[in-house]
Amino acid sequence: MTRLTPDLIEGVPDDKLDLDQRLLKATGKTVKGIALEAAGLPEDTDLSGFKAAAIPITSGMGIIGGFSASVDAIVRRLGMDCHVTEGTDVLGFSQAVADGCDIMMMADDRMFVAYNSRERKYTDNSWGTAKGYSVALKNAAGGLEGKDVLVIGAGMVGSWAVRFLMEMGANVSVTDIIHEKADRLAKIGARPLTDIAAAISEHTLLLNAAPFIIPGEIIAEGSIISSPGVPHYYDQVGRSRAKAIIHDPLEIGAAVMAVNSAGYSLRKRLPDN
Ligand code: 2YJ
Repeated sequence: MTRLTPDLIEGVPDDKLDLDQRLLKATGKTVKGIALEAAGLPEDTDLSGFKAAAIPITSGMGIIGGFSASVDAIVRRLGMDCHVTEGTDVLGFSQAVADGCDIMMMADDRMFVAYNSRERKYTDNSWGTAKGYSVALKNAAGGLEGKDVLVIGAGMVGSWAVRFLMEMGANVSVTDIIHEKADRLAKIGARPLTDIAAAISEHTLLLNAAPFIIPGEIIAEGSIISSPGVPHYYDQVGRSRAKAIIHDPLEIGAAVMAVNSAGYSLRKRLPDN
C-alpha cells in the first residue's frame, strides 16, 4: 500500500464515495458482504458484539490527516462499535486495552493491522486488500472457475491475490516491471508474463495491484478491473471500455481486515469448526 494522503481519503468518513452503491452495481455485494465472504463468515453475521479502536500512530512519517477517522468510520459501518483513541501510539494502545477493546486498528509506514486482543492474532492490510479485491472480482465476474485472470504487480498485495484467485479456480497470469518478482510466482502455479501491455490487452479480468496507470487503449472491451493500486486513474477510453472498475482508497482492505480479525473469535463458534 502506497502511503495514503489526506486528499485521497477525505470522502471516506462521510462515505461521500458511496461505495456500497458502486459495489452493489459491480459485484452485487456491499462492502460488508465482500468482507464477510473474504473472512469466510455467513452473510448475516452480526458484528455488533465487537468493540474496536483506531489508534493514531505518529512514528515514521507520522499521522495522516483523516486516516484514523476514516478507519473508525469504516469499522462502524460494519456494525461494530469503534472510536479513535485520545492518545496516540503506546498510550493509545493502552487506552484501547483499558477500554476493553477487542480489535485494535493501527498503521505505521510499513504495516497496517487489525489486532484481535481476545485471540492474540492480527490480519494485515496486504492480505485484507488482496482478499477483498479478489472476492470483488469473483463476484463481478460471476465466478472465476476456469477463467483467465491477470494480476498486475507481484508485490505483497499482488502475490496474495495470485494465491486467492487460484484458490477460486482461476488460471492466473502475473506481470511486474521487475520480471523476477513475477517469475517467483511460477512456483505456486501462476504464469509469469513479461510484456505488460500485451498481457493487459489479452485479458478481460484484471486485478491491478501495482502503482501503474493503465492507458485506456490497451484495455480490452468489457474488462472487469479490480484495482486496489494507488495512484488510481483510468482515462476516458479506459473507463468507456471497461465494464466495471472496482476501486476505493482504503475501505475494502480495512473492512476485510476488521471482519477477518473478528472472525478469529467468531469462526470458533460456527457449527462446522
Ligand atoms: O496513524 C496514522 O495516521 C499513520 N501512521 C497511518 C499510516 C498509514 N500507513 C500507510 O499508508 C502505509 N503505507 C501502510 C503500509 C501497509 C502495507 N500493506
